Formats: sequence, C-alpha cells, structure tokens
Amino acid sequence: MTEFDDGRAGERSRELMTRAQKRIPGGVNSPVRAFSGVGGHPPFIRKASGCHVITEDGAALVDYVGSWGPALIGHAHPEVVDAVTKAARDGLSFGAPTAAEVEFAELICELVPSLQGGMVRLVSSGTEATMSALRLARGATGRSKIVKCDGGYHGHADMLLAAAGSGAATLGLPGSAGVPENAVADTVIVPYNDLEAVAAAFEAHADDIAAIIVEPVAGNMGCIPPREGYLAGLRELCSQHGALLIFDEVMTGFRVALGGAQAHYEVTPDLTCLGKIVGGGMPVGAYGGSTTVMRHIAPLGPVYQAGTLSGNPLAVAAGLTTLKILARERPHEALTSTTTRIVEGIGAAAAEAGVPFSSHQVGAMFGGFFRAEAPNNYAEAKQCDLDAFARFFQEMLARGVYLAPSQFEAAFVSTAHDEAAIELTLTAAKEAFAALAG
Ligand code: HOZ
Repeated sequence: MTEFDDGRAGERSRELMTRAQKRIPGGVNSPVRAFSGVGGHPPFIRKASGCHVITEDGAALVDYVGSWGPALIGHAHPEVVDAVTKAARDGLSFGAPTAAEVEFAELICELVPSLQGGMVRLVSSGTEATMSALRLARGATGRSKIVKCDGGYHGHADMLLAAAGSGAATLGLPGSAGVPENAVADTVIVPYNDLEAVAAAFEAHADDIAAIIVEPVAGNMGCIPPREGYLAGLRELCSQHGALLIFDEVMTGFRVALGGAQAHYEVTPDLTCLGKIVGGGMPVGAYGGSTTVMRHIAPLGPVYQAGTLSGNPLAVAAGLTTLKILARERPHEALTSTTTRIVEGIGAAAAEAGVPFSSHQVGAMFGGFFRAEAPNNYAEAKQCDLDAFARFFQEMLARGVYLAPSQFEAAFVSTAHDEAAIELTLTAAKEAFAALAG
C-alpha cells in the first residue's frame, strides 16, 4: 500500500468478477456497478464503516457512493446496527402489522412537510414507491398520461423506462428492450428545468395528464438543481390543470434537508416518493400524500398495491433508527458546509490544472462535470467530456477515493466524512487533475 489505498480492482476482485460473470449477468446485480461508464473492473466490497468502504483487496476507500445515497450517517452506524440486530432476534418477517411500523409512519409524516396530517405506505424499494405513486395518481384522477423529464430516473417500471437517466444514461440506452410501445405510450417526456415544455404538454394533452413525476433535484444525470421558480412553476401548472405533482425524493429525501427538497425549496407536492435514506441501508421505499389522495389505496379504496416484505421489521428498525438520529442530531447545516468544502476544493484543483470543470451542489449531494458550464438539463449533461470523467474517476480510485462510476450519477457526503477524509479527497483531486492535464 502507498500513502493512499489503491482502490482499483486487485487480484481478488478480478477473480471474483470472473466467477460473477458466469452466474450473474455482467457480474453485477445492478448495471452501473459493472464500470461500463469508466472502464476497468470494479473493486468488490468486503465491508464498510463510517465514510469508508473496504475492498476485497484490502484497500480502505473514502466513499462518495454511500450505497447510492442511503449512508447519510455513515456505514454501519452502531445505533442502527444494534436496532437491526435486536429486531433480527425477534423474527425476520411476519407479514403482519407491527408497532414499529406505526411509529415509523408517524415519524416520516412528521418530518416530510407534504405528509404532515397525511398518510404514508411502506414498500421495499424506490422503484416500487414511484410505480405505486403513479398508479395511485392515475386511479385518483381517472387520467392516463404521466409527464417525466428527459434524463430523469424513477426506477425501472416499464412506463418510466423512457429517456431514463442513471444506468440507462450510462449505457447510452434511450429506453429498454422488453418495454412494449404501449407501456410508454402514455409517458410524455419534457426537458428538465423547462416550464414552457410542461405548459405545452398540458396544452397538447389537456385533461389527460394524471401526474408529473420529477426529481426535485435531478440526481440521475449527475446532480442538477432546479432553476429558480421551476418547482413552484410545476406546482402551479399541476394545480391549474388538476394533475398531481409527484416529487421523487428517493435521493433527496432527508438528504438535502431533514424534510427533503420540498422543505429546502418550500414547494409542496401532492405525492412524495421515498427510498434510500428512509431505509437506513435496508430495502425500504415509501410513498405518501394527503389523506384525501391516500384513501384511494386498498384496502380503503380501489387502487391495489401490496407486498409480503412491506414494513419488514429489520428494514423498519434500520429506517426508524436512522430517522430518529437525524431528527435528534439535525446534522444538515454541518453536512452542507462539509460538502461545500469538498466541492470548492475539487473545483479549485481543476482550475489550478486548467481542466474545464464545473459542479452543482445541493446540501449533501453534488455532481462534478467535465464541462466549463454546469449543465441545467440532460441534453447539456450529455455534452460533458465522458473520457475525461473516466480518467479522473480512475485517478481518484487509485488514490483511495470511491466516486460513482458514471458522469450521470450524483456524489453523496455523510456525517462520517471527517477532516482526514476531506484532506485525502482534495489531495487526490489535485493529483488527479494534474495527471489529466499532464
Ligand atoms: N441506479 C442506481 C443509482 N442511481 C444504481 C444503484 C446500484 O447500482 O446499486
């Protein structure tokens, strides 16, 4: 080992990848993990603690993937691990109501502004949350069309795999094979941050739009914040036309503020989708809104949605404990300033090396772009120098910094990112940009 832990795949990771590729498509259980966007092989992760992941080759890496968002209070937080361990001793799954899920629902509804006085339904992933919220929106309005943004990613339900960001963007896929044309026939695509396009969609489809689903801060085309007035404009258009506004806060929920992006930007959606942090590292998703809308869901109403592992006691223990820690410690101001230091430090390193680079940050999420001007939508994000990103990614990994292996993903900071981690990151960034420029 050098001064930094070289995080590139060593012998053990390569060996595992060779075995994995024989039994798991592409060797991975989710496409971006295969490193197609950056080349080379992924390091396999043995364990994680605080702001570090430890690879099978023995390197300790400063982690900005954070399990793609959930690890806001660091990996393996002792309180969360204790809660899950205790819950496991009491039984892994009942498929029946529990006291803990009631407390969890109450706390979620207290923390997320648009759910105050409303209701929330627990599911097992972000994909399930968005898929169910859209079914609810269609059921509640009696309309069929949905509007989503170009480069927006809301999980892998058929109707949402059109012009999707994240893994689809990384692989350059405009859609997905296996999605019949009629599954996306009612999906209207608009550019992110473009209110006129949304107004035009309403004009074209008048009373047929059930909902607009949007990541209030786009996180799957890199991290791109809403332009001033964009979210408020969406709110207004939806109210005007009787459509529901759905915030996909799977990434932003509990991250950009305790109450998510809706608290940060003070815009109230009709439905909110949650995932990632809400599960504290376990598979949890949730969707909620006012009692009036949520009463359409079975068994109260005719919109069906169910799940054997929904409200699973281990998952609830992890999520509930994580939210209690956040509500108790209120770390968001400190998280934002840590993130700002990192973003500004990386930007300064790029400027010093003369590499065209820009960034966006909202709270504890950020994105760096190999483009002089930070993008405002997916079309602009696609203009980034992807080769430069891939080289930077590999240089950072070689110096012990684990970023998401795609220009079209966001970076996540946790409360466990300490002085040493920040220093290491910024030193690595200086060297990485110098290597790119040289
Ligand atoms: N699409 C996910 C992030 N935006 C990737 C999740 C994963 O590979 O675990």
